[in-house]
Order: sequence, then structure tokens, then C-alpha cells
Amino acid sequence: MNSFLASVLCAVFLSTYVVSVPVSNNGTVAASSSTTSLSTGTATGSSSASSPSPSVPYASDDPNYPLWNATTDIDPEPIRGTLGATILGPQNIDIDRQNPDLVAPPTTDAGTLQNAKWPFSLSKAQLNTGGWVRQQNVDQMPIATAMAGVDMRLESGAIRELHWHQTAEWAYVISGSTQITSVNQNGQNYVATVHPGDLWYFPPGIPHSLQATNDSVNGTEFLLVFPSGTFNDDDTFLLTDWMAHIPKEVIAKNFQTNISAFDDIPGHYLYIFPGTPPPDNVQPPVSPQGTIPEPFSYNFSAVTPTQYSGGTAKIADSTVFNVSTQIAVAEITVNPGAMRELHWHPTQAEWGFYLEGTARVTIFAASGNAQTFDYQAGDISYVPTSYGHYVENTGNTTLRFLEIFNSDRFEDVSLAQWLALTPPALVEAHLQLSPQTIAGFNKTKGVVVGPKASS
Ligand SMILES: *[C@@H]1O[C@H](CO)[C@@H](O)[C@H](O)[C@H]1NC(C)=O
Ligand SMILES: *[C@@H]1O[C@H](CO)[C@@H](O)[C@H](O)[C@H]1NC(C)=O
Ligand SMILES: *[C@@H]1O[C@H](CO)[C@@H](O)[C@H](O)[C@H]1NC(C)=O
Ligand SMILES: *[C@@H]1O[C@H](CO)[C@@H](O)[C@H](O)[C@H]1NC(C)=O
Ligand SMILES: *[C@@H]1O[C@H](CO)[C@@H](O)[C@H](O)[C@H]1NC(C)=O
Ligand SMILES: *[C@@H]1O[C@H](CO)[C@@H](O)[C@H](O)[C@H]1NC(C)=O
Ligand SMILES: *[C@@H]1O[C@H](CO)[C@@H](O)[C@H](O)[C@H]1NC(C)=O
Ligand SMILES: *[C@@H]1O[C@H](CO)[C@@H](O)[C@H](O)[C@H]1NC(C)=O
Ligand SMILES: CC(=O)N[C@H]1CO[C@H](CO)[C@@H](O)[C@@H]1O
Repeated sequence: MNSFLASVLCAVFLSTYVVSVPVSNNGTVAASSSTTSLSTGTATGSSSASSPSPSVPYASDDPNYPLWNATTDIDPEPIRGTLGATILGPQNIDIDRQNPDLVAPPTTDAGTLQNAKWPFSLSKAQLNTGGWVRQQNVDQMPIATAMAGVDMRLESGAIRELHWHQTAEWAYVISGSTQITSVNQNGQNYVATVHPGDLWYFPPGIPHSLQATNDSVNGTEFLLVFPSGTFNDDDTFLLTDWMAHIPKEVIAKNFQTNISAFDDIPGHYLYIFPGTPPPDNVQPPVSPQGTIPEPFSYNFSAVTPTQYSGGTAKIADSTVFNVSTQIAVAEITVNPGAMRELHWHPTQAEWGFYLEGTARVTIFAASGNAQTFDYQAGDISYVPTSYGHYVENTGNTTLRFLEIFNSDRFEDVSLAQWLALTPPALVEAHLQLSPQTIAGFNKTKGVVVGPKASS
């Protein structure tokens, strides 16, 4: 992080010499900017430090609020101020209502990014007796190269069968409780019941099963995340699929029994199938090798979140959930009117999942490109490595979402903290802010920031 900060600061110093923006003391220039910003086509490049102006036009003063939301009963139109016009053709009003910043983008948006929103509602569900599954990978979201997601539902007692796969598996329980089992490469075993808001993690290739308990009459639903954008849940290695594709002579020889012992094995894989709910306190057979030394589940729901001015945050990565070396998570709540602060993740892409509320996010892609997306509960978001972004609560209820990373550590860089800890004259030279404004920037990460305190 220090070397990263150093390289950013170095770039800042270099750009100051090249562009040579005059030092500002704010005031009248800023006041005139609203009237001149649209018409000023060229740099005004003054060299006088006493009447400073930047070498490019000022940014527009338009606050660029979202133009509508779920509570607004209007027909959304691609109109913002004097720009745009009504839709004359057919219109999917429900989708337009959910995406004000695609239909009528803020004027600060520029260029186009790859699609960074995928509602699980648009994924084809695979229905089984006992549950269902739907997934998102690079086929749905080409931008999401580092991780893929699966939403899975099991009725009380239903089983996602014994299986394994090439990637690690990380999970967040959304509803009900799930009993997990596993045996590792050393013959050590593990069984646990994982409750809402808790996590599990299986290292790559380690076999496991998932079963809904009857803690809830409706069974369980959970979010699975895999540290590979090309993960495909159809490509998992299933116990029954394998057994159905081995000559029975070989099976009998392997288990040192006769063929008729395997008379009733399924001739086709099961994937998800109904079962009897397991008691919470199920114990696996005693292994001569013992149990898995670092638990495959983590009581994340029991972690007390850190309070910030606009909400809360809590983190689970390999520093606390030791085995989870390829996935890190932050669970964030944002109060109405507040936002997850402007930040980026230095070496990690972010796969996001919205649990409740509504949000807007502008993704800054460098080279003058930025695009704003709106999210609802059940949506997936994706922010490539180091792309600047924020997450604003656009509703009147709590926004709750997960930031998930293909990483052993959670890391972020805060814009406010960066500017608070940079020599103020340098910040003033770039942004023409008053010393008082800069002095108000928080040297500690705000993380989730509320509206300005009225004092
Ligand atoms: C929803 O949008 C309307 C304007 O279209 C605005 O008055 C209202 O405050 C918005 N609601 C929230 C929760 O932001
Ligand atoms: C919050 O939004 C709901 C609809 O989503 C609306 O019925 C309710 O009036 C809003 N409450 C406030 C205080 O704006
Ligand atoms: C079970 O699901 C039904 C139908 O979705 C719902 O009405 C009920 O509240 C759920 N019960 C529990 C305990 O979650
Ligand atoms: C085959 O094995 C099963 C279980 O080990 C046993 O019950 C059965 O009697 C055996 N059958 C024959 C034909 O050996
Ligand atoms: C839940 O499952 C356990 C174990 O199968 C069983 O003993 C218990 O009666 C069940 N409870 C309910 C409410 O179905
Ligand atoms: C996690 O690792 C740390 C450091 O190696 C160790 O002290 C701790 O006991 C481990 N925790 C668990 C639950 O295994
Ligand atoms: C999680 O909490 C349960 C009790 O709610 C406890 O039995 C279990 O050991 C805990 N699991 C871990 C991994 O700490
Ligand atoms: C700065 O942010 C921290 C949270 O990281 C908060 O506790 C503190 O009150 C903030 N300071 C100011 C001056 O807002
Ligand atoms: C340093 C400086 O000139 N600060 C001024 C910035 O603008 C505000 C409002 O116009 C003034 O109150 C400050 O004195």
C-alpha cells in the first residue's frame, strides 16, 4: 500500500509540472464557473496567480441527482435538462424505472463501459425436485473475469449432492441454515451447520455437500462465489455422475465387494434431490486422521460491525477466516442519504451483491470514461481492479450489500484519506479548494459517510 501510495503521489507531482495549473484561492472564479462552463470550449490558461483559473473548463455545477426512483410514479424518459427527448417506440417501463442512470445518465458520465450489472432475475433457473439454482459467469457479464456467482435454494432436507470442482467455493447464507460436510486430502473431516449471514469456504478440489436443515420450514438459500469468471456450475464433479460412468466390475473391485452391492446406484446424476432434514448436531464418522484443523465455516453474523457516520462495515478475509485464502468479503450497510465513500481496490476487482435497498454506482475507468449503474436487491455488480467508485443509497431504507474479492485480503484506498494526507498546497493546486475545505477531509477512512453534519 505504501509503495502504491508513493507511485500515485509521484504521478501527481509529475502531472503538476506538466500541466502547471495555477494555484487557486477560490472565490469569484468558482462563482462564475456555472455560467461559463458549457460555453468555454478551450482552455483559459491564465498565468496570473492573482486571478487563477484552470487550464481546462470548469466542471458543471449540475448536481446530477438520479431523476426518478422506485417511489416515483412517472414514465421514465431519456431527458435530462435540455438534453434528450421522449421515447416514441415501445418501452419496457419496469426496467427503465429501475435504471434512471442508464436512461437519463448524469452529464458526468462519458464513454461506455462493459455492462456492470446483472440481476439474477435474468439468469435461467435450473429447477430440480427439492430446489433450484441459477448462475452468473462471463457468459452473462463479460466484464466479470475474476469471479462468478451462483444463487442456490434447497427445500428443507434437500441435498446439493456430494461433489467437487476445480475452483474454491465461498458462500454467504441468505436464509435458513445449511449443513455442510467435507473430507480433505489428508482424510480429515468436517461437518457444520451454517446460519444466515455466516460463511463457508472449500479449497479447490476438496469434496463437499450442502443440505438444508429444517431450522426454517422453507429450508435454505445461499449465495456461492467462485474465484474464476469462467466457473460453470454445470461442470462440477458429482458423486452420482461419476459412479454412473464407471464399469461396475471396476466399482466392485475398488470397494472390495461384489457387483450386486451396487444394484441400486442411480444411472444419472442427481445434482439436487430431496432428503430428510439432518439434526443440527450431526457428527461425521470418527476419522483416524482427525478433523480439519482450520474450520471451513465462519460465524460472520456474530461479528460486530464497525459503525461509521453513514452506516456500518465488517470484513471477513483470511486474517480471521484462515482457510478463505481466495475470497475476501466486506458486508456494508448504508443509511438512507448516505454512501460508501469514493474509493478503489488497489489490486482486486469487486464482485458485488445487493441484499436489500437500492443503490447507484459510478464506475470511473480512466481515459475520461465513467458510467453510472443502478442496483436493486438481487443484482450483481462488478468493478474492475483499481476503477474508482462509490455506492450511494438511493432509497429511503437501509442499503445492504456485499463487496467480494478474489483475494486473501480486503484492501481499499480512500479518496478523502488520500487527499487529507497529501500536502494541502498540492491538493489546492489541482482542485482549487479552500484550505478550510481541505482541512475538513478525514485522515481516517470514512468508509460509509453520512450527510454533512449540521453544526
Ligand atoms: C425519489 O425521486 C423523487 C423525485 O423523482 C424525489 O423527490 C425523492 O426524494 C426520491 N426518493 C428518494 C428516497 O430518494
Ligand atoms: C419510502 O418508499 C416507499 C415506497 O418504496 C413509500 O411508500 C414510502 O412513502 C417512502 N417513505 C418515505 C418516508 O419517503
Ligand atoms: C415460507 O415461505 C412462504 C412462501 O414464500 C412464506 O409465506 C413464509 O413466510 C415462509 N416462512 C418462513 C418461516 O420463512
Ligand atoms: C454381495 O455383497 C453384499 C454386501 O456386501 C452381500 O450382502 C451379498 O450377499 C453379496 N452377494 C453375493 C452374490 O456375493
Ligand atoms: C427437523 O428434523 C429433525 C431431524 O430429522 C426432526 O427430528 C425434527 O422433528 C424436525 N422438526 C420439524 C419441525 O420438522
Ligand atoms: C488462524 O490463524 C492464526 C494465525 O496463524 C491462528 O492463531 C488462529 O488460531 C487460526 N484460527 C483458527 C480458527 O484456526
Ligand atoms: C459458530 O457458532 C456455533 C454456535 O452458534 C458454534 O457451535 C460453532 O462452533 C461456531 N463455528 C465456528 C467456526 O466458530
Ligand atoms: C473520520 O472518520 C472516522 C471513521 O473512520 C470517524 O470516526 C471520525 O469521526 C471522522 N472524523 C471526522 C472529523 O468526521
Ligand atoms: C481561501 C479563500 O479565499 N477562501 C474563500 C473561498 O470561498 C468562500 C466562499 O466564497 C470564502 O468564504 C472563503 O474565504
